Amino acid sequence: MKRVLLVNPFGTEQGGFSNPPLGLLYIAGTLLKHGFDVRVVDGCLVGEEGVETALAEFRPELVGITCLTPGRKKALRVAQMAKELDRNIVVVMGGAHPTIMHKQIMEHYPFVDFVVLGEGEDTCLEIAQGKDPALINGLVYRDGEKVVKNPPRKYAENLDDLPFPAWHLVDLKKYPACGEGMFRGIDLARETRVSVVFSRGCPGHCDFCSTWWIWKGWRHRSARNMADELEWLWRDLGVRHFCFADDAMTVDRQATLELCDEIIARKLDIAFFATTRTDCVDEELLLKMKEAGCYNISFGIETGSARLLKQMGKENDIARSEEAITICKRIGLRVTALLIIGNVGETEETLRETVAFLKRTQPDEIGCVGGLWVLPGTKLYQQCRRRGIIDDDFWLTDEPYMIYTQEYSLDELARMQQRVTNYRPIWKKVVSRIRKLSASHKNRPHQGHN
Ligand code: B12
Repeated sequence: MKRVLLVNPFGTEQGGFSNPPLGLLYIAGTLLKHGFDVRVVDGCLVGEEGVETALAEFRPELVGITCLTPGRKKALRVAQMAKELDRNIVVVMGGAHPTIMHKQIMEHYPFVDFVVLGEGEDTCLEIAQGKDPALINGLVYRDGEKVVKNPPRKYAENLDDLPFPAWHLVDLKKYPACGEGMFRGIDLARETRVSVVFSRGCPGHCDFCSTWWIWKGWRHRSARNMADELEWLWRDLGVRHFCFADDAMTVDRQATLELCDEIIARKLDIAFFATTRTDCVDEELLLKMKEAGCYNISFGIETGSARLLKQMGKENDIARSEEAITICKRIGLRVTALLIIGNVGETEETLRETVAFLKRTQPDEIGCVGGLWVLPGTKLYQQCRRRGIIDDDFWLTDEPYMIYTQEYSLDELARMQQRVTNYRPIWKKVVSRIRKLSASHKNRPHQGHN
């Protein structure tokens, strides 16, 4: 039986998040089903030394590494460590960064044997089974000095056919909790939040995002299949706190309603966080989600400027976003507004529009990653490349990512961000803090924790 070690590298250069590595657990599920001896090691939990120990002790024949752009250097370090330990180990990389920058990785890092493009379950399985690389779709490999990119793989037609992520391979209790307050007796600040996905991809084509490139369209699982996974996690592994890590969970309204009905009918007393688009919700759906355990919904609002929204290719309109947030507030569902501050063409006027939008709608929380990130695989990246702002060699450096700062300095960007995150008058912040505290002490069932 072939030994496979799947590695989540040790966080990003910024320090790193630590959520169970969902993509790797999916790959593990498929490999286990086909009889491989699989381990998953999460560098976010055990650090570089822990990964080194896992390599040395388990002595894998194949090492699979997941990689996003900001953490690519750490991922490459794992690849190098594996080859230095034993040059016969087959080193495979997958995830957003190698899917897009496969050529550069294969040309510059000889210790990587294969890059898997996009959805990885079947491609990784075929590599592990020792199939001739020339016959594996969705694979990039070396033929002598030449880098060969095979035709793309057709993604799973039915996501229900995929084995569940191999949750039992990680110790979920070791992951830090993420949340605040109580919801249905669940202490969100203490219970590990486990990410699951109901769908893959996104119907949108926003210029700052690479999801459309990686996942090509949007597919969802059946409600029953999703609920089976939740029930397994809830019943056997004691998980009660979930995050739907989908880009846009509610694209199929009917399927989302069915999922909520399954959760309610099975009496799963869970709390979940969801992310979606404001044009994919309505009051009936949001009420049903709340009844099923949704305590927070996160919307990609991006900006309060209609001009900027149009420019970034986001089909939402401001009125729709305003309506969606208003409904959430009315029914007591906590809202996070995800924003991008420092867009291409951001001006004093557009910033004012964003602040005005926030003042009107009063989301409970704002999520900004700090400026507009120029990541490969996005239309924004192509545009910046054409303008000479960035080229592919940037990804050979140690810089984790590039922030777009053509029209303002980093200091100005920080000030803009400050203005937006401080949109609430101070007294409102104090009131909201008090409400949060009282909600967490009273432990009221079926209510958001805000
Ligand atoms: C949920 C999510 C998060 C969650 C993670 C939760 C979790 N449990 O993992 C949080 C909020 C923590 C997060 C953080 C960040 N994220 Co994020 N995130 C996502 C999101 C929406 C879904 C990821 C997911 O779980 N997908 C489901 C699983 C099944 O897919 P997957 O992990 O991609 O794995 C599949 C394939 O990629 C492949 N694969 C992956 N790894 C491997 C390894 C091997 C060996 C093989 C063979 C195959 C393979 O096979 C898997 C199964 O098919 C994606 C968008 C998207 N739809 O991909 C963005 C996305 C991955 N994130 C992105 C970014 C930029 C970030 C951050 C850098 C943002 C920030 N400001 O800090 C951080 C970085 C975190 C880190 N550790 O490096 C970008 C990455 C772009 C890039 N070029 O790298 C994406 C694509 C969104 C975008 N804007 O374009 N993220």
